[in-house]
Amino acid sequence: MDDDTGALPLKEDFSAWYNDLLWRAEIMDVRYPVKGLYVWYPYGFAIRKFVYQRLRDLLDRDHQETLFPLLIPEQEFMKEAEHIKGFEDEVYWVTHGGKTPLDVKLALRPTSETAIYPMYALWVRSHADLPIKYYQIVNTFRYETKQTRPLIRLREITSFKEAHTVHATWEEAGEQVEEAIRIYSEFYDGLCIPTIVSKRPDWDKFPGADYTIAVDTIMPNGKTLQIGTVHHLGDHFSRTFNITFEDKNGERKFAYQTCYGISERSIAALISIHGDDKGLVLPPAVATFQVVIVPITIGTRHEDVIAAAQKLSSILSAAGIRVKLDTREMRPGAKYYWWEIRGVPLRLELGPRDLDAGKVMAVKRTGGKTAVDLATAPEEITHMLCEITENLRARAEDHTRTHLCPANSIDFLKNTLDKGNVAVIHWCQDRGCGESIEEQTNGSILGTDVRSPYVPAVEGICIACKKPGKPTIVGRAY
Ligand code: A5A
Repeated sequence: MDDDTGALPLKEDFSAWYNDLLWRAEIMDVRYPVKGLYVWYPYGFAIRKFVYQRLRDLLDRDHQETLFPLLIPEQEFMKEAEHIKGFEDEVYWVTHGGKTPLDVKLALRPTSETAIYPMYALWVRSHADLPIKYYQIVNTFRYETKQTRPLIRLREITSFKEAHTVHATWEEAGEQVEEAIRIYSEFYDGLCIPTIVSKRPDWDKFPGADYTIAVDTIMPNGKTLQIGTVHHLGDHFSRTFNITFEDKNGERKFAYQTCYGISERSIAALISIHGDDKGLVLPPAVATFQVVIVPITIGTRHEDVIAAAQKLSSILSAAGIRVKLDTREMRPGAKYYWWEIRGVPLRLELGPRDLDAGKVMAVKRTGGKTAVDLATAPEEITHMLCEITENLRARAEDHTRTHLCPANSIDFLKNTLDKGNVAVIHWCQDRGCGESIEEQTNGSILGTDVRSPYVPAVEGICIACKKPGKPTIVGRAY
């Protein structure tokens, strides 16, 4: 992987393509000497900044950002029985301060319920304090035993956005779950990433939740990636951590809670879904540079061209476009290649002949070349950036639509999954049938109560037992 002379593998060889692209496009360096921990290059980190700013903007409408400690005392961590069962094999423990064994072992947060809720118990007093809607964006640690992969399955999740809300009733918490799904849908729509929202089967819900709604997307190889989850926690944690409030009649009541999370898997999906054989393709909304200007200064007109390129760059910046003027001493072709791999949505080529004609050549990363009038460049380029966004959205939706296939028998389901598709089946929701379906097809039941324009909400018969069943998504999951 140190050899940057070869070519990027084709995207159809997805895993090789993904790993190679991460360093070629300078997103992550995987050479850090601890398994499951990776390093952000500045270029990748800038993409992260734009993606997470969008998430912040959506949440800041009615949530508040906060920050809790990384270390959780053992006794707090061990309080909620289901939660411990779910996480105990994945927790890293801090046991020493220097050479001195600690009196109380400290967990590195795998998620922050047990850090946050003891404080909520102190903060929530009366119904007037509710609802509480706080979030934080932090690193969390999970000793994952499945194969680790950059941005997808990490042992240090560097970009864990977790929201934790408190409500007066179970129903209000239920409404917050719906609101969180709307926020996540809007977030992913802004990244042109199609999503399938469904309710996870009971055995796959978050440890300590009443139910879990998950957001999945279909990756280029047909595997599904869970890119967000929303959990209704009922009053399980409030009873454990004693989060109570006085209602309007002066009665003490346990509160109801939700939590929901997104990680840098959102960026893994962004890269994987939009990228192509030439490299990254970034939606303009989150592109580090939306436009790159490459001056073509062969011959005597060097100064003229550079001056015109600088002027164009300032005009575009003033119009709010993130623009990079590339004046490095390199062949134009090498620069094209450089910025293509890094996914810049629009390239402007400006040479002496273009200048004389009062034009600049605009080349879309998604395909297509147009000569643009220098006089009206900001408007035309803004319009082209919108077209690129729409191209990406249409392409990604098409991929999802063509990879979601109905399957009405176990054999057909297995065949559908083997071909790299995701299936819509009917399932009676009995655990035995679910396990039998999973075992026979090597797939995972992702969920029921599916919300996707591509999945009709019609009842059918369970493909395992032939009793009435609900539409259910089955995939091979990351
Ligand atoms: N407290 C709640 C929000 C929680 O922890 N939920 S969760 O366990 O489902 O994680 C939230 C999201 O983080 C998941 O939907 C998944 O997209 C992402 N995630 C979980 N484990 C991850 C890992 N090891 N590496 C990268 N992302 C991960």
